Amino acid sequence: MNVHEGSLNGAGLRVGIVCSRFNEFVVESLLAGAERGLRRHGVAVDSIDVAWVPGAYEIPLAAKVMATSGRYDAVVTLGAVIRGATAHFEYVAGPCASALAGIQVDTGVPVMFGVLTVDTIEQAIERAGTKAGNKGEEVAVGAIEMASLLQQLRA
Ligand code: INI
Repeated sequence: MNVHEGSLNGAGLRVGIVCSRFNEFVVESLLAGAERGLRRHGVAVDSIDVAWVPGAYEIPLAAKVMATSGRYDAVVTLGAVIRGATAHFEYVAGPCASALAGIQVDTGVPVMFGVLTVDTIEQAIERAGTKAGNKGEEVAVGAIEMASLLQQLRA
């Protein structure tokens, strides 16, 4: 049996990160977690590019441009959509999630979903470096695993 599993060694990988500025206080913490996760697993700091967009609704477009550029082994997306803060939560969170899923399947580049979709600001803070960990760091490490797995599957 040949089992393929991504490693968590990010040496040599190039990673694009898309961050949305809406709820920036939360997203800054997700970004700090993502950078830490990448660097602790060997990704060189100058192999990480960060692009900021206004809100989560704009994330898929920037992620698609990064994913199709040929410059990245994986794309990490970070944002925070908070139900309490908007009457149109579903119109922002749903399209963002489904577009990102489509981009990774269409391009073959892993696109990690680090967009918090929560009911309250407290839940967002819990997931951005407090009691529920840091979703940014979690998805960044996942990006390394996926990039590594795909390299193996394509070899
Ligand atoms: N964008 C977010 O990233 N999070 C939110 O909670 C949010 N709310 O509450 O509306 C939000 N809205 C902006 C949206 O993403 C777009 O930037 C805007 O509609 C312009 O296209």
